[in-house]
Amino acid sequence: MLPAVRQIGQTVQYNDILFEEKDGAFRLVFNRPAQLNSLSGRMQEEIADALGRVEGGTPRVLLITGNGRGFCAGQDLSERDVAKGPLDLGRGPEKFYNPLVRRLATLACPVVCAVNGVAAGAGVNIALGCDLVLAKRSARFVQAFSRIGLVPDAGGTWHLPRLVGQARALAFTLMSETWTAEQAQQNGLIWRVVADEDFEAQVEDVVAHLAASPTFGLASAKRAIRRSSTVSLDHALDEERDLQRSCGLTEDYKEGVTAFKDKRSPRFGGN
Ligand code: T3D
Repeated sequence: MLPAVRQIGQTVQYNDILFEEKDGAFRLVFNRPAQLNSLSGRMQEEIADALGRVEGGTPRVLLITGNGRGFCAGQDLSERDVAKGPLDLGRGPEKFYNPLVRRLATLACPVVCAVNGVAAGAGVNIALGCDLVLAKRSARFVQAFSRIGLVPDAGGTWHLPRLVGQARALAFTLMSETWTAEQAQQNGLIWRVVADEDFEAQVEDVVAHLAASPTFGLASAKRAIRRSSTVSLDHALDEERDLQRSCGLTEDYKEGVTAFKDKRSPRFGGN
């Protein structure tokens, strides 16, 4: 049962997440800092609800980050009472993790993940499901699943080898190696590492840049690139043609070319 949600202007009040929108820039902040933002059942319901609000709006960018010293420590293990008998662990992926990863991958705007601290288990893999991942230099990444006898979920087995290659993906997973933010970036797991003291400012710069960008063009590029590893070159070329045709019909394309010719900065409306 989803907790009552109070709408305050552009902010929605939840219990385990913070959520707000300003001028098309949506922010979803995991907010159980004492538990390193591990994902309780209530938090999962709130994230799913908040994503529905993003999808139902006119998003230009979505930022996902965490409050406190952790980004997200994966599933809230305190909710797993293993003494009571076998649990159905297919339920979490079925009800929450899989829909979440699919929704992030198909959201019609860029999804930025700001990894502010330790990311473990599904917390890592949710980050990998986002489009641009920045991490604080002090952040670290650990799959952690093998420490409790589980398989990476939340898209981990799909994203990991594509990002870092099979050899590193297997070592990271089977050995439960902990990677620093630097290692994660060097291995191709994430985009950018930022000094702790500059982190918030750089994240804001990226969000502001994307919120002022031609959203349909970015969403089209995201769609084509995300699908590329599962389609043939022929298919990709056809899709580029179709997407380009659609992009060419947008106001933002007209504005981009006009601004170029006028030698001024474009003012993209996101349509
Ligand atoms: O169940 C299903 O539905 C299947 C789906 C699974 C998806 C998954 O994500 S499975 C993987 C679950 N996550 C983990 O196994 C990670 C567990 N956590 C850790 O290994 C460590 O906490 C970290 C490496 C993330 C951080 O270590 P450290 O030393 O910096 O912090 P800490 O002291 O271990 O944790 C701080 C607090 O957060 C602590 O609480 P306390 O003792 O101060 O009251 C700790 O219990 C709590 N915490 C950390 N991770 C979780 C958690 N509480 C509940 N669930 C957690 N996952």
